[in-house]
Amino acid sequence: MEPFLRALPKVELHLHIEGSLEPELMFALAERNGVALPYASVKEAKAAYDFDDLQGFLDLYYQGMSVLLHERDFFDLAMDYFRRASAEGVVHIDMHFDPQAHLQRGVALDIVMRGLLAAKEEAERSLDLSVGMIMAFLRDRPAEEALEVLELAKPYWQRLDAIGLDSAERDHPPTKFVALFARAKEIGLARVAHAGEEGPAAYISQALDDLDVCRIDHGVRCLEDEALIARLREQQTVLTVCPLSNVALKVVDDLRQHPLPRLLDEGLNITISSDDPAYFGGGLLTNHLACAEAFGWDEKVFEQLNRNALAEAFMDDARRAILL
Ligand code: ES4
Ligand code: ZN
Repeated sequence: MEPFLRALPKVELHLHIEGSLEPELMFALAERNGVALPYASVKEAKAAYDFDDLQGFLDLYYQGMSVLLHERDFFDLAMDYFRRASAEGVVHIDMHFDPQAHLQRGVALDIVMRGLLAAKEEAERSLDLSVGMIMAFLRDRPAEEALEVLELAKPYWQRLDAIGLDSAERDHPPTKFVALFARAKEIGLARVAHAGEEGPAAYISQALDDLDVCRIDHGVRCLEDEALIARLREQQTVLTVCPLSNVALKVVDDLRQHPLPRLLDEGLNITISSDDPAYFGGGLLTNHLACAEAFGWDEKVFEQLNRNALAEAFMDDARRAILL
């Protein structure tokens, strides 16, 4: 199975580029930029990646990105992941990034955008890896701030594929961001949102009804609502499910208990992704291998999951046709 999964052209729809920051690069950038880290070594950092829940992870995720200060840091961050992903057979990545997390630290939007866009261009040129850009907004920050940042990003609207909604889900319902998503729609941007990871199934319905999203990131808790399952099946809304993330953040006890097989049995449009590969135990290939072992899926299942992802990826149709 390993040779097959490695060779399979894979498409990743749910990846936070800041969550691809490996401790090795974190230490290198800390040294380059004179930033102090709360860990004495790479080993100590890895040992700290033992989470009780989403918030426990987010605390370290926001801490880790403190080493990202200059345009070159964002370029190196993204290229480091793109090279690894390409080497394991990934052909397209829709990349979330979190401008507010950088603005809050005094890092200008231009620095983030220039670094990430340069990496996208380099990956498309030298790795034959296409990259979609999802500007994500932090749901645990004020809705007004999100709107301001979207307007600040006006020079880059043309280069964005979508907006997303991430960070701490509980008590931050999609309805909080109705105005933001309406504005993104007006601008002509696609919309995606994390929902039903730690939050209830009702947040998935809200994201569909009130934010008009084309995809749900995670969405595993849809299984708590029969009517919602039927709706997701009828609409064939893509769910970007992240198996190793759900284990690491204790959304499920272990991978064998993961609802992925049930989601597939329900006839839903499922894809798999790595979410934050540096923190959750591996990239897209590792997620594929773990699913093969836990669920005993055959080649056909993995081909289908990647066809599902390819059909919905933020990619031009000429390239989609080539990859089909
Ligand atoms: C995230 Cl796993 C997850 N959930 C919500 N927001 C996030 N940001 C980065 N990773
Ligand atoms: Zn995510």
